[in-house]
Amino acid sequence: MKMTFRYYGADDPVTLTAISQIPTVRSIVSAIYDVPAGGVWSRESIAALKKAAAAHGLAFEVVESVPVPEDIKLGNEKAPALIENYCENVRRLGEAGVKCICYNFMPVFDWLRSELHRPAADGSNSLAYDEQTVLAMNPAKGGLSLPGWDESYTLEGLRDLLKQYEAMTEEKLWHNLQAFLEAVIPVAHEAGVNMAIHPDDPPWGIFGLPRIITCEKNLDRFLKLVDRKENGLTFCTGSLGADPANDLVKMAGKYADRIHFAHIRNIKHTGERQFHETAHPTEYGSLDIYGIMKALHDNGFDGYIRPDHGRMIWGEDGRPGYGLYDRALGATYLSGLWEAINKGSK
Ligand code: DNO
Repeated sequence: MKMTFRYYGADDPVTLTAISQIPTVRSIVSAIYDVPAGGVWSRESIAALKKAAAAHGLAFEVVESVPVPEDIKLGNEKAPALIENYCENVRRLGEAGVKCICYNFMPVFDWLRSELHRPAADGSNSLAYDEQTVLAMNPAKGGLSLPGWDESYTLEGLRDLLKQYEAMTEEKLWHNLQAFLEAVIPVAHEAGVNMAIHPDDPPWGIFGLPRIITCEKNLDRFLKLVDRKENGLTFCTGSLGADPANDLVKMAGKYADRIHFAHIRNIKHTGERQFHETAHPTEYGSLDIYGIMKALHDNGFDGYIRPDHGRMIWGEDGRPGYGLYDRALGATYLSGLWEAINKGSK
């Protein structure tokens, strides 16, 4: 297990100095943020990020994310050239020593929450999701600013995109994902990079857009699309765990050798398709974080791991889910669990 921490680049209020002071963190998880989805990242930008991390004693071995442009998910005539650009990024990142690339295949929207600062009794606040609130929003009407919404969409652009997705079905999305993987996975193999798809968050279709990386049955299908080690998973407990039908302890064990990256966080279910994010330890949420870590450990998990969204605590006011303090507590909790599980098993 290699502990990592997400870093949003030079603009991130959570600095490399701060990250380097968190016990057990070895590598940053980052990306080149000034190239739009579909573009090729310059070797200079990749090298500069690696150098900045190294200056703080940190590696740069995990990228989150190389975003997949919508045209690839739509499988339209622009897809082949964009897939080639994607492959070029995989090659360049491999050359620079990156070992794992996280990406997702969610149409239009990345992760969704209905509330950014749900207050808790102890004065902290965290992200929350309530399906009714989300469904009452209309993305085509605009005015939305939530963490998963891509702020670069104009209202016109978003309407146009939603229109292009009107005929999209789950089966077509599977088909387009397969075409993407068939091109990218052999390149990843050559480049020494593991690809790690992020589950859909929440793991069900939303606004009429299909989502497919959602449950055990679909993960089985995904891994067989291209049945090679480099075609792997980001095991995000908060995303998959939003659906109580997902047995995360079982899944962690079953997929351990294809999980290249683990995002570990806890959530508390408060109703049907309703939850809020909590502190990482098992006792605060609905997920058995100890059981998940043990299943990973006992099944030989050897990938990267990071604490995931944190609450805002101690007066911090940062990027939703990505402040310093609670994620740092999460990292040390997870490393502590791992040490205890590991020593206890000897
Ligand atoms: C949210 C993140 C996601 C993730 C992407 C991966 O906190 O886990 O935005 O980075 O879905 O492509």
